[in-house]
Amino acid sequence: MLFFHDDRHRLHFPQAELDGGQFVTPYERPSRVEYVLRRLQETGMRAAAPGALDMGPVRAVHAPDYLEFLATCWADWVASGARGEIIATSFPVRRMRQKPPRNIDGKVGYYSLAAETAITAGTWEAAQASCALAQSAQRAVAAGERAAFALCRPPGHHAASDLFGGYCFLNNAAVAAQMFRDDGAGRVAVLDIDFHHGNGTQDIFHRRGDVFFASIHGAPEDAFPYFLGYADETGEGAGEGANLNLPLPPGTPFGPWAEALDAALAAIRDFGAEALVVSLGTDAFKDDPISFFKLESADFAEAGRRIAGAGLPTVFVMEGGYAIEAVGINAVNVLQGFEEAAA
Ligand code: SP5
Ligand code: ZN
Repeated sequence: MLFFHDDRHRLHFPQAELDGGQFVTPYERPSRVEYVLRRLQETGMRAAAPGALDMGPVRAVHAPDYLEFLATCWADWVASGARGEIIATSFPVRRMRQKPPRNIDGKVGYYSLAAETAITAGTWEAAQASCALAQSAQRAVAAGERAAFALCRPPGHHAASDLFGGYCFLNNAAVAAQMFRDDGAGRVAVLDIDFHHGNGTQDIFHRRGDVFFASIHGAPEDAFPYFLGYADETGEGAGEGANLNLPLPPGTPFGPWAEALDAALAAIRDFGAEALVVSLGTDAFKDDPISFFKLESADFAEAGRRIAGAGLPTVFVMEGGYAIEAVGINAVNVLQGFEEAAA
């Protein structure tokens, strides 16, 4: 399978993540990419050079003021006299005004959905380079490849039109889906198999009937992002019926997880999708340090085989996965399973 990567992901490496009341080294760290890259090379996957970022499809899924914030927040933060990394501390919660303030500390809270995600000097450049990989993979598939893999870092599925958090800034999967639409696909599906609910992707497409979103994830009662991802979120307006959430409880092994996957794939087929974007997180793995499903490494290959059964042009976009030594094997197992079954 063709894949795309970019060393500029290293420009995003915060020192700290707020976890359990302590600052820890972020789970979402640069070495994740090195493990996936090594495995891609070991298994003979084909590296291709990514193209430059096209802001058109990015603007189609993100708000202009949010993009302006991402581009300028570091300079504003430093100019304010702040000495550490950007970390959100104040949020416009229930009964408060949804209005971006002038103050940079206030703006950071306004545009974030969680405080675990820090921003540093290189975050914006890394997020743009990451998104360009999803775009390159989409272009390769639009040009005739059956599938392609974007080794995106930072990930994207938690990023909403105007919110960062959950380690995400630009919604790479949503951008790829938008590009399939712009290329003329009438209907597109995003399948999110990351352990966490893809709240950003769901939110971006919630009122649209042209992009189906299906997510298999830790139930919001028990798992981040906590405040979205229930089964009764089915889309609104023109998007009614084009959203499928399959939340699962702590300890879920591959059996019920795979049944959910089959249900998601059946719904995608019924929807009539002409192209598929897979938000490929591997944090459903049994040893993931922040998740609670019980998938084995071999199960990821079976997931890939079942995804291939949809018979769709497919863009795989890297999302989460924090069992660092296994992240390469698990992610590439999905791709290898897909290739076996697609061959
Ligand atoms: C892309 C992606 O997978 N983002 C996940 C972001 C999760 N961030 C907050 C997780 C909080 C879970 N706390 C677990 C405590 C373990 N010490
Ligand atoms: Zn995740």
